[in-house]
Amino acid sequence: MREIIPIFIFTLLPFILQAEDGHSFWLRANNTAPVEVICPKKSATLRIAEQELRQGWQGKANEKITLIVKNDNSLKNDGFRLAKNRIQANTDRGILYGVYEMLRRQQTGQPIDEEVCNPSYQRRILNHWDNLDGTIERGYAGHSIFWRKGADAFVVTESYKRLWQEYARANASIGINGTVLNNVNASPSILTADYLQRTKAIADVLRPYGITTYLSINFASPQVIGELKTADPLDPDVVNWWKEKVKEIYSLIPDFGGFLVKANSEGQPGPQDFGRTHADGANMLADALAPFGGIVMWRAFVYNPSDEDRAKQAYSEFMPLDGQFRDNVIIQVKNGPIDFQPREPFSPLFGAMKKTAVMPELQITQEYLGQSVHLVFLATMWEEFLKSDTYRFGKGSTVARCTDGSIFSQKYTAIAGVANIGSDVNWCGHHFAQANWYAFGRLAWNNSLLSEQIADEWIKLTFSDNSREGEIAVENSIYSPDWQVNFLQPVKQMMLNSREAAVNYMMPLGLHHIFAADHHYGPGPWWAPEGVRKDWTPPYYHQADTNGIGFDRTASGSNAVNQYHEPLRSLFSDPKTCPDIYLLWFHHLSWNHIVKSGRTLWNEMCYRYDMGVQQVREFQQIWDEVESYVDEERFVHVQSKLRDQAINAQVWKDACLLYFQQFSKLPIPGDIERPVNNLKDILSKDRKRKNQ
Ligand code: BDP
Repeated sequence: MREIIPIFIFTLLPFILQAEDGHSFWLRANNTAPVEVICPKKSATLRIAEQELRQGWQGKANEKITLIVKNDNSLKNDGFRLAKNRIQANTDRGILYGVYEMLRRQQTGQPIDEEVCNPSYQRRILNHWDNLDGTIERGYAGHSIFWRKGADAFVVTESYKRLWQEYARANASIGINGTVLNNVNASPSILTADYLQRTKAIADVLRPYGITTYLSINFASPQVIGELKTADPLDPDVVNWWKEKVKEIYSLIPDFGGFLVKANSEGQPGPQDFGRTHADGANMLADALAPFGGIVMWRAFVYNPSDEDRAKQAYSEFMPLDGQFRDNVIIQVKNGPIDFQPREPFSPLFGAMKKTAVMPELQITQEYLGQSVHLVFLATMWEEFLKSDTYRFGKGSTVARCTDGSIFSQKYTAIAGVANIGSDVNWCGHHFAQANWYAFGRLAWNNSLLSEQIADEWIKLTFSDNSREGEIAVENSIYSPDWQVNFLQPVKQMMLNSREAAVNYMMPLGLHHIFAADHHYGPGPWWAPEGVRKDWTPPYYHQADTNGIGFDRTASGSNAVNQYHEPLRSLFSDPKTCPDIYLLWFHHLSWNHIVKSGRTLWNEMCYRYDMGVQQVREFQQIWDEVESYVDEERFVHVQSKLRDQAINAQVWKDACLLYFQQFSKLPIPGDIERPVNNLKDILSKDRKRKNQ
């Protein structure tokens, strides 16, 4: 029963919103009530579960809650059974997740009925692209929270331990149960004694929160740090070196998770350097890890400067190896066939490998989506991806079902997200970027959750309802109608539209990879210096000329479309049936081609770019209108980021339209706002930046 709080309690309270720096993310302390927790089993993880319940209880005062670890066949892995006064699970981790779920429901005003909650994936893993010198590849929120250089590199201070603990708690609260501590472009040094000691120190802090530690490895390690003459995976000395190394790791970290490997990709060493296959390399490591229960996550992000369309290469490379991998190898595949672009169709490898375990890799850090400046909520993108139908096993063979064990029985199921976490006080650089960390965890737990629900939860947990300030705990938290209508709804709408807005002002209609070189932040459709690999230059991807624009991936072009199963192959092949969102991904079309809206392609492009800019202007307006509902610190921070986003969206629009106009030679339609930047100036700024 909900306790009734007299209305005057709210109204007499001073109207103060505490300044917030975002460090407590969605786990902000709230008004809580006393609760009695009964937990017969004892462990470090269960102690945390008990403590979290006591600290965060928002149900009826003095309620009695029982936490029971007991075998139940309807529960899978870390799943739990939730009931009003009881949480039951097969594992201690399961209890911890049940506690966080109960608290989340209390705080967001959702009912707690008897329910079984099982995770979609067994392993829900963050990938940190953290370098051992403390920098982060594609990190936009400060330095690594794990590594640093200098004399103190290996000193484990209390403040580090606190940070790792806060990090572990945040992850556990959203069901993440694993983390890879270092960059996929891995330094061999990670496997030397000092770094392994530090890895152990981190693993010890993460363990009670149910987080398993993994490392990225460099395939040439036996040569670089082991002083062997080769790293050939079939060489007995190499095999032995890895066996010994794995043994050493497990002597320090008995529950170590395994290795993540980027091999023969973008200059990284790999088995092909020795005339061996990806399967030879992965299996050698898998055999070393198997006795300890470890796994290998072998990345399919592999492409070479060959004549073959880059979008086809991962499939061409891995399909012939299907069935050759050990059962503790999982092939980690990026969501799209190219590279974390604002929009890509799903990689055709999903569902295609029938005898090999496959896991999706998503990018939480917004390398190609405005980094920590643009407000872009990625749940909608991931939902679109997970729900994509591969048709491999008839209608409904979605990417989600092809990877979570529903269609294939894989020994291990997993999903990875490239983390956006750094040493910034608010962890992610942009307050709203935390929503992407949150969304990844929630989708990894339940891959059929809707973005709308995730955004709803996150907003309720992250921002306060003024009228509830000082309110004593109630069973189901109440958000005032005023707050819901004037804050929750508009902010949620802004989040849900934000990814499409970014696609519009950056790369509408299936355009992709037209970023400025290196930093991948602003536009650079013109960038193609002599001597640079063609597949690293934007003109390779947009193919604009006086006839038209787009990459022909149909049978008359690269035929990448053939890697998709029917009916997708036919659907994508015909510009009349190809969804507009993928039009220029699969087709090179004339500037006057008529698209579904009835406009010409050129006019549609102008319209989309302009719409993207207008959408960001709307976000600014929405944010300004909710000012009285947000503490000043976060309000000002987000407001200033939105201003930068609006400036940058305008640059994207102007740069792309003015650049492509040189080919289309067509006017920008009269009802569209004129560019405000000159292409010449944008180009000269771009050149200056490169010469810096
Ligand atoms: C690209 C990034 C690069 C990464 C690479 C990868 O630009 O920094 O090393 O992906 O995933 O998107 O290996």
